[in-house]
Amino acid sequence: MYLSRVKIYNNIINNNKARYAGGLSSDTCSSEIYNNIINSNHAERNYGGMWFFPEGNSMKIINNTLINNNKEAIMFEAYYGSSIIFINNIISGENTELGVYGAGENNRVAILSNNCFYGIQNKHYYRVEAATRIYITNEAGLNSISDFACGGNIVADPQMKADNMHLQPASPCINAGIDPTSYINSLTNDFDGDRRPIFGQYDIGADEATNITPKIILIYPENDSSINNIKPVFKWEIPGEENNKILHFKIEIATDLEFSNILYSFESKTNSLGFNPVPPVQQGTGNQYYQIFQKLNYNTPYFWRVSAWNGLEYYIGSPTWRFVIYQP
Ligand SMILES: [Ca+2]
Ligand SMILES: [Ca+2]
Repeated sequence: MYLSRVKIYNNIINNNKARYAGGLSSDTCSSEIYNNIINSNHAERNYGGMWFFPEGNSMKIINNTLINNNKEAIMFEAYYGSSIIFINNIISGENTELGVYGAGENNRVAILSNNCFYGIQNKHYYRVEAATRIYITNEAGLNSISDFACGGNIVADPQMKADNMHLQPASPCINAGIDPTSYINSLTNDFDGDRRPIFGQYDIGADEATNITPKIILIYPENDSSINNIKPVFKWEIPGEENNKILHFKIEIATDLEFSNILYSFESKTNSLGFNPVPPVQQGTGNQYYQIFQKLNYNTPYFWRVSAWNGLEYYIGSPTWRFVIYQP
């Protein structure tokens, strides 16, 4: 595909072949390229995934997934004062020889931040033409040519589902992206229409995950346990997933595993009675207790779960645990 002066978003560009730039290229224009799946493309000569040459304009490559493109996954040429923003992208796959390859005039700055690199041949995640002295930097202004931890870039298996498009629930790319709204204001959804961000933070790649591994650790009543108190004090760990967040909690008690019959739902946001300490609580600060005041029944299986409210939405629920109260 050859395009100029456009936004390129929400595309699936897989299994194409070209002499140069197997997936996508753009030339002499400002472009915003976001939410694209660009997988398994093939270049005979160079740049299996993408090649772009903005020639004095700005290139914004944000939240794309590039897997198993051959040769260089991405090539950028930053001449004539071009600006390069390259954030929240996945670049992986054993067919890829080099992740990001940059060239340009002296002292050009390219921002590479919060990208996920994995499985690339010989760990050649990115390379910059030595003669052109491009500085790769990140939001903190650090030169991160040799340090991937810099700027939130990660080297980790992105844990894609079998379609190589969506993230598995435990993917390290979930909630590991930066907020791109200072660069691009149209990233309010992912490639399949899910709202961005979900669970309070942007994901890396074209997919925003809607199901993620539960992160609230339940403590009491233990799973599959029998207890002898019809008004138990529930207990769970206050999660430490997000920076400097204060949290409210919702505890739900149901008679079935699917929570189609919820008996009780208590939200500290609307009524903090029974919650100890009284929310909102600082993330990652010990245990939260909830004293139920209603009497539960003997010999009835109960199912319970907890969600946390981070000021924006409920996120990162707990698993579901089951208990029974036996009659002494
Ligand atoms: Ca997210
Ligand atoms: Ca999604």
